[in-house]
Amino acid sequence: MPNRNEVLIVARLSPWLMETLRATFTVHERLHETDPAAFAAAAPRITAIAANGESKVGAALMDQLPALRIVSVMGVGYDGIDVTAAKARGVVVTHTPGVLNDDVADLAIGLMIASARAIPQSDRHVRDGLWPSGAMPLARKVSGARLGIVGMGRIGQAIAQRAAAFDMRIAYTARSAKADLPLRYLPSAKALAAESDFLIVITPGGAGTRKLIDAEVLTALGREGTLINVARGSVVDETALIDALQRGVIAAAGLDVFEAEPQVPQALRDMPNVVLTPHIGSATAATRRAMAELAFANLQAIYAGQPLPSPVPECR
Ligand code: 8YV
Repeated sequence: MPNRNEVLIVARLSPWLMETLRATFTVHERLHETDPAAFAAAAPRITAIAANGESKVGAALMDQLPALRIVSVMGVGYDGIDVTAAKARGVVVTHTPGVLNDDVADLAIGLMIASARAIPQSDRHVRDGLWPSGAMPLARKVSGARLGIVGMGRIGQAIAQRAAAFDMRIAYTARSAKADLPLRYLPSAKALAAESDFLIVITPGGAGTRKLIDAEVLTALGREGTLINVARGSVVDETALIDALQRGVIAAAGLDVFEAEPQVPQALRDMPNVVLTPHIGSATAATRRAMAELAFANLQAIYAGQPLPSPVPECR
């Protein structure tokens, strides 16, 4: 058998991608964690890392892989990858933008409506046999309400497009105003929150956005306000959020991502005014397949010496 390219898999990837990687390359599945001696022996031959959006790939790992050429992330977010360290070593980082916009935007709208209309709570009301003894409390109206979007990249725009169909009054904040968008821009998350009934967070994670949604922003969102987070847990100060929900500083939250996921604080799990999902923004069969194909295409391209389909912006 000819020498096959060797790939370190650092995450639990989709079955299709795992099978395709195993069929195409010599793969080392989490070897750096499970068998350091075997990893040290294989390390000089490893030329690629296959990761997902939650993976952490730092300089220390890359230092052990002198032949590393690429980190292929199956996910649009790559805040766990030290891109500066990668670039310094001549390693390119790729991700899977575009193909998951619809799904993440769909989930953001779904969480917004589920939170406002108390859909999970209503479901429990019926299941628990409580209907005969009383109606659910009246909910909050979504159509026509004010929506603030934190982050106006591809997914933010897909959310805005959907919200427009609900006649929502949409504004956003981002690093800078997008001249080509007919939406109102506000210079900070706090200013945006002050003018929003619903605040949807869809900005990249990482140092630049850490705890961007803090106690001040939540206070500005106010007693009738709802926070939706489909970005990264790191973008929201979770302790401040729990406090704000407990004290009625904001009304409700819909959360798909958490600071220490898959661990979710008991305080959030106990709160009746919170809708929780386990980081399922891109988790449909069709989208995960498209992401896997793109992640694989990036690996194939580097070994074929062809242009990479989707390097991260810093590596273009
Ligand atoms: C995934 C994500 O959880 O794309 C991202 O940034 O957070 C997700 O879609 C994941 O990386 C899927 O592999």
